[in-house]
Amino acid sequence: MDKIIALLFVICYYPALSQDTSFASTGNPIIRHKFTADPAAMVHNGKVYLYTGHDQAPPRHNGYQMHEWLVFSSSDMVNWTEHAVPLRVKDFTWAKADAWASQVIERNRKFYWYVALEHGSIEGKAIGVAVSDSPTGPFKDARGSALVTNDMTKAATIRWDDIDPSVYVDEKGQAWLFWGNTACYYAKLKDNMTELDGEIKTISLPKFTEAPYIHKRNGWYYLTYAYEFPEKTAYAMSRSLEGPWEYKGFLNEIAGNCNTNHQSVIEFKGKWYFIYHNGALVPDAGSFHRSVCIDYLYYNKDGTMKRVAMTSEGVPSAR
Ligand code: FUB
Repeated sequence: MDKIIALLFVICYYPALSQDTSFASTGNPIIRHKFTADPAAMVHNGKVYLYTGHDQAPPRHNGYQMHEWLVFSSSDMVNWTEHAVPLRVKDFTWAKADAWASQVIERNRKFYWYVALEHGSIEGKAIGVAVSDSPTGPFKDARGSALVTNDMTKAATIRWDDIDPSVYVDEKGQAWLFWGNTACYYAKLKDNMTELDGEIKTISLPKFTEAPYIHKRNGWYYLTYAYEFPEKTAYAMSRSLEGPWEYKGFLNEIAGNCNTNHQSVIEFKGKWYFIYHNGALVPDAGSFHRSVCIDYLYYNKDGTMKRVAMTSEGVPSAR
């Protein structure tokens, strides 16, 4: 009997542990065999790499249970490959829980993955960074310690203000880290991408909740973020990452059946994409069983962004 149970265990878990598996999305949500959250996408060598959290809570459980991050890749935004699990909370020996929102960026042929987790010995959430030679991993802790801890930031008094890292390398090669909950923090990163360089500053944004994300188009920087709670997505624009940022209003409405919205923005094969999550995969999925969706993003002539139209159909194959 023990042998049969062991065999079943191997059959059920083998693909997730060590094999790439492929699927075609049939609309939104794009991933339907597991709950995925907090998307952050990166374009590299003609492919989109989609990094997500993994909502692993039992059905109807209220609260996040997230132990690992996932990576998917695609050449057309419809046909996806899921790669072996590239990073887990347990890969950070100093952390104890909560594989929360994250973002990956390439620098000098290495891939750096900035993640939010619960610190094991310093009260509150923290930001860690993992590194790999490949966009699909395996990734390993790049420091052996947190990059940002709750005792380093004072603009918000809550214990979860050091979450949701977003990273951007500007045209001068300067890397910047943005993060926060209720306070939006930012700081320069050293060239090694694993240390802060100088003071931590804050950006004042109307009803900032969390999920700052930076992208650039035609000389404008866009800082999209989760507004209020339940979250809409709002944004500000600036000619410089150091501001001043001008608030421009809403980009996306509250995502269906879900308190959070967590967005990522990329350009791929000449089109712009808004990637987010909702709670629409199964009835009553809700805020702790989320799923990633993709829709188009459009701009006005003055560079402002049009409100996103969330669809069930999602996006067709990118050519
Ligand atoms: O997934 C956990 C938290 O929920 C993220 O860090 C936030 O952005 C929100 O999506």
